[in-house]
Amino acid sequence: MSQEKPLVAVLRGEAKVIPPIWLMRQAGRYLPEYRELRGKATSFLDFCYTPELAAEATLQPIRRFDFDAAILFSDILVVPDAMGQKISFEEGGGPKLEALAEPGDFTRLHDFDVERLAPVFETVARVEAALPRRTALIGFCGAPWTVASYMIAGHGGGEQAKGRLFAYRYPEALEQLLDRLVEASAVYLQRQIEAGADAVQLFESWAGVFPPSEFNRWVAAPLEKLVSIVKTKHPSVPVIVFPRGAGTHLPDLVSRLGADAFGLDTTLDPAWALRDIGDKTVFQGNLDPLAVIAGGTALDKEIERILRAFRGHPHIFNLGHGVAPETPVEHVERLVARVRSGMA
Ligand code: 1CP
Repeated sequence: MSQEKPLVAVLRGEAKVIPPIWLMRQAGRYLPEYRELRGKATSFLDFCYTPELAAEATLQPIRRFDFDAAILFSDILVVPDAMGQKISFEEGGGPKLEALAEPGDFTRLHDFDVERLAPVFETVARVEAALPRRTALIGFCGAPWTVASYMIAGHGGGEQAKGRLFAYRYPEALEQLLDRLVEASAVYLQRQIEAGADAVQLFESWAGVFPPSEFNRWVAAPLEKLVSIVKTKHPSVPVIVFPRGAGTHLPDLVSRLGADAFGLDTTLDPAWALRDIGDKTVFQGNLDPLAVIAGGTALDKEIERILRAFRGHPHIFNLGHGVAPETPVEHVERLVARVRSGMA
């Protein structure tokens, strides 16, 4: 047991006095060394597909902050890329995809070509070999609905209205696309695990956009299928699900998915989660990324509130969403030091 990486021990249900910590989007533009490295590749996808660069981007935040986990440097949109959808990333901004506006546009996709993602698996292997023994490596993919919503709209934002409208107009077509994404994502995660990932996280960043009548069909059911395939193939590899905005659906989602841990977004009260979902459930989160930008006593107060709320329960310290590019590096240093001081 003592040989186990702290993050993995907590994912198996152990409560630690000092929780393991990592941050969503811990690699990225708030780090000067990332901005410098990013300049070495022309496009963001080239950057993700160059193992030397992607491995270095994955390791940068570990060197600086000694987080308990590294998260593979890649993007959720490499899966549509490996299905033949044209994708580009605007300078410093979000993704642009050739939108699948109508079911007829699906003919532009081909079968998921996992070999296109071979460089990603090589990145996993390189990072695994380079990490300190106690540091876990997290692989990831986007959850089916979140990825589908980008494929349909061609971009993110606006509460994924284009994808939701598509769901009302063409439910059978959306179901087909989600099934393809479940299959592709399962293979993709399986290959990351085989290359050395200790755990995997599914990012359902847009779990919170449907009326209750639609949530099960488009969010819960595809997630359930995906978790079940991964768990069948790799029962001992922990699966973390981050369903941002799931709100009142969360208790039901937790009991249904059979995942090992759940990421809480910033809006959720830890006390509510422990009471209404379960005090043995492993939770990850959920500091407001804006409190990290603010720093000072506002940051300290929020860190302390979260540490106190989860004390005695299996908890992984993280943010409620990704690190923002304008975050001062010293505030992240302060955050890590305070969590590790065990002061709360
Ligand atoms: O450090 C890490 O977290 C590892 C790398 C990582 C991860 C886990 C990146 C690198 N992207 C992601 C996941 C991701 N990508 C999500 C899920 C998490 C979330 O909600 O933030 C989503 C929705 C995307 C799609 C995407 N890719 C966006 C968001 C667009 C929107 O709708 O607002 C953006 C800006 C990207 C590009 C991207 N991906 C990653 C980085 C560092 C960047 C910025 C590119 C740059 O360097 O300029």
